[in-house]
Amino acid sequence: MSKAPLRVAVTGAAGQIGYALLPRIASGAMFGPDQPVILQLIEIPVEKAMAALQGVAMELEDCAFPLLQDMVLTSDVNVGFKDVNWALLVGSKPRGPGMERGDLIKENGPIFTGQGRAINDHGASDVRTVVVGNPCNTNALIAMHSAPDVPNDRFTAMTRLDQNRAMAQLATKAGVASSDVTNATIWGNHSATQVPDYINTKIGGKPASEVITDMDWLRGEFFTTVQKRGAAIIAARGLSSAMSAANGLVDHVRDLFLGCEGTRSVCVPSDGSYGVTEGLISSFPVRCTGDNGYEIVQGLELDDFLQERLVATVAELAGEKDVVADLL
Ligand code: NAX
Repeated sequence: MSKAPLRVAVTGAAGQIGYALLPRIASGAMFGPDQPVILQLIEIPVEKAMAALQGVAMELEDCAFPLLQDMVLTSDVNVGFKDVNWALLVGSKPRGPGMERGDLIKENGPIFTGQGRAINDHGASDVRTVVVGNPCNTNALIAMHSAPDVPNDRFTAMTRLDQNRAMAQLATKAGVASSDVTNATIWGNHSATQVPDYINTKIGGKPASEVITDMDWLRGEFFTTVQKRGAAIIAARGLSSAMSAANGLVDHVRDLFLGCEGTRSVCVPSDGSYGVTEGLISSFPVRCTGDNGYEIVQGLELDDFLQERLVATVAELAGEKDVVADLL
């Protein structure tokens, strides 16, 4: 007997991440090859955006994906999040010229209040939300606070792209396949203060810092390459990461949904582990237990360099929370 379809909402569905993401969901890469889906695609109520969305939907139709049972196209969040099992919040306003990070946070915050409320009121009883739109940790916090009836642990934000970037950098340096890099860990904020861990990330089962013994590289080039990779992509492509961001989101949801071996980097509400202020949404190494379950991995050690940077990235998250205090 075939499975009941999952309803998956995607905001910003006509954007560049949406374009790379939707065929991956519809082809089974996110929820498995036997899981039908209904896509609920949400865009802003602007003619150009809705026309572009229509075009994306026509292309999806033209792919004749066997798992894609239906599509809903809307600019009304109450329709878009109706009965959804997964809400993927990708859409947000980009940072404009001369805009500070704080301005961006203030500008985008209200989007996530409205979406959080609609998820609360209309989502399925098992609804889960992932935020990609930046600043994703703080936007996830806003959505979580706007959805009081949905358990907090159902809100996550994405550092999987950062994790994948770290894996690729380490694999290249060590001359191994990226599959030899396991438990790749990013701590903190999805921003330039994020902390890529070189101790708990393993290469061939050993701490990366035992395989790559050049600590100057690990604390220097490796660190800054991962932290600033988004800016490097923009400089090279003239556009921000889209294919790799969509891929990160597929990986993020698939591992939570189906479970996986080892650990993954996921931004989740902090329970105070590792001194990260309780209630902030911070990236941690988590173990995905299957059926959407996860737990923050306990008992890992950091060196002084990583510890200092963890404190700094958590301070940045706390500062972002202060900026949106009126929305929480
Ligand atoms: P695009 O500008 O191509 O697309 C965004 C789309 O969202 C547009 O079509 C826009 O109309 C729509 N949108 C804006 N506000 C909306 C709202 N309130 N409801 C529904 N739709 C809305 O951006 P794209 O490259 O797709 O990036 C989307 C977001 O991902 C950005 O905020 C970006 O900063 C963020 N990213 C996050 C990453 C992460 O690792 N967490 C990495 C990639 C990316 O930078």
